[in-house]
Amino acid sequence: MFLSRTADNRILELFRQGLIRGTVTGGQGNEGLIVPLALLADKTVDVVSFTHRDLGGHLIWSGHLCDHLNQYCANSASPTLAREGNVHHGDPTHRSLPMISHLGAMLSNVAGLTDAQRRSGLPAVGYAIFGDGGSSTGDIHETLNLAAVLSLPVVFVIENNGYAYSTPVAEQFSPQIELWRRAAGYGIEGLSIDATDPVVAAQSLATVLSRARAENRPFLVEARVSRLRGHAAYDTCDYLSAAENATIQASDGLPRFRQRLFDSGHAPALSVIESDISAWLETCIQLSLNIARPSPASLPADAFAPESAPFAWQTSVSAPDAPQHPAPLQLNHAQALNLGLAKILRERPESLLLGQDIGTYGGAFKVTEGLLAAHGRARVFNVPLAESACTGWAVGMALGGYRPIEEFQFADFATEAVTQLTLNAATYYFRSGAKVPAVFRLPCGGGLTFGSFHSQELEALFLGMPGLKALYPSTPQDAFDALLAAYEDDNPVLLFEHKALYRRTKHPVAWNPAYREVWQPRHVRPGTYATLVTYGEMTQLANEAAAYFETEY
Ligand SMILES: Cc1ncc(C[n+]2csc(CCOP(=O)(O)OP(=O)(O)O)c2C)c(N)n1
Ligand SMILES: [Mg+2]
Repeated sequence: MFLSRTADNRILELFRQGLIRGTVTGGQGNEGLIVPLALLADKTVDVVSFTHRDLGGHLIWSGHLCDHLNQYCANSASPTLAREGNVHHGDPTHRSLPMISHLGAMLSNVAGLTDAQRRSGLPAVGYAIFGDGGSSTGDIHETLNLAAVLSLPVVFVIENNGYAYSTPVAEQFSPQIELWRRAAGYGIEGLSIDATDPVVAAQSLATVLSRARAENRPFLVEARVSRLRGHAAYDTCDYLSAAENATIQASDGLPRFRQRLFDSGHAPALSVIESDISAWLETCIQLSLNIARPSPASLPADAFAPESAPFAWQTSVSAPDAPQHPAPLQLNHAQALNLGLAKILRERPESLLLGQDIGTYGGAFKVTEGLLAAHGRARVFNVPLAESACTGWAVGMALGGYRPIEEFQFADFATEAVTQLTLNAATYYFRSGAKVPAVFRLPCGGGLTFGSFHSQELEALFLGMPGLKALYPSTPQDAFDALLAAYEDDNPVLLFEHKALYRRTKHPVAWNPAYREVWQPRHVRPGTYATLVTYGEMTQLANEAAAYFETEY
């Protein structure tokens, strides 16, 4: 706690001296919570995403003090290669997920990676941490509900420091209810702890952590902490009265804890430890300040994870023991996708399918029909109407070695998951080197009398954001190939599926060794007078138009 406090204070000084850029959000007053929590965690299996107040947690979870200082100094040795602001870093290799700016977004990633750890047979617990302000986001509610439905051992920890930037809790949520009591609304247990006393915090957390680990279910903990230095370096706190500020400063648990150690005869040890830590911190600061800024040369290439080797697919579309079909199969678009999903589930144990109504019902467009019966509920399952948390959960699973395929009921519901798709999944590799291999299936396109909803073509919206790939097949064979190509890609891939194509006509579908060619444009028909460049359903229409003109003129 002393190291965390001293480091936060020094970081603030370095910022004021112009040696650290951007801003800094200190954790002074948060140590009594985050240090015991990080000490109690089983860092060989557990999962966490620290917040902007949690330097103390980072210092304990993994890495050298210099790694963390390098991040603040934005030098070439920083964990994010200086691509992310101050404390927006983590250590995905050790299951510490780097926070994104958007509060609430990381919780579902923690839930997903915790689930992945559990599915891999590891006794993991996840720590999903957020503030009193973050408690108002929709993601918090979606993820608490999802964790309760899936019975995931995630400890949700609210760092209640009384303020979100300048906004006091009375303007954040109803004073009629304490935050921890919301647990009842999700059918989980909640409790409140006074984390200005690290001993009380450690004792309460120890019980909660071991119960979550043993009972395999979520808990909600509201921890009262202090925010001693305002929101960030530039915050003058002029919205606080002198009396309020005095109360906040008096709530600092660290001097009280130190006094307890002092009174119980540890004074000599304290002074040695404190001077050792201070000297070590200064040495590390000098090292970090002297490391050069990184070269920007690798920025564009690192927007995407590199191309991966193809999977060793069986060279057939169906299972070897399936009844012999006339070759090649004649399938519509939806059937080709169903065949592709069945092949993936059969041949790739790390695959799983999630989406609304995709289980027994087979999906709104029946694309997943029969897959639950064949592969079981652990791998093909319905999810609540919570696109953001479910997408974030899929991201966490992808970080944990699984390859989720998520069906959105209609493409426009992906707007509910824009943060997860465009700012989180799409940027993971760029900012942390962690790959997010996941496929997001988007039934879209008009022609079915819908207006503002369900017909939108959202590829322009999504592809304006770096880090996302997309495929928009126009034939059943393309759809089958696209699914395989998207699946084995190490980046998040959007798969657009035009609804009007699902059942329009049947075409031959066979194993195509060149399935990766769907990433490239295809020359559909030669001609002399006009060039049409298009994709998806419009390819069919363009082809029909070209055929018409060919015979008409
Ligand atoms: C979704 C979202 N909206 C706005 C912000 C801008 N913002 C950054 S920190 C912050 C206050 C957060 O308060 P709280 O959750 O209580 O955490 P604290 O800073 O008090 O630890 C705000 C509004 C954000 N990061 N995310
Ligand atoms: Mg707060």
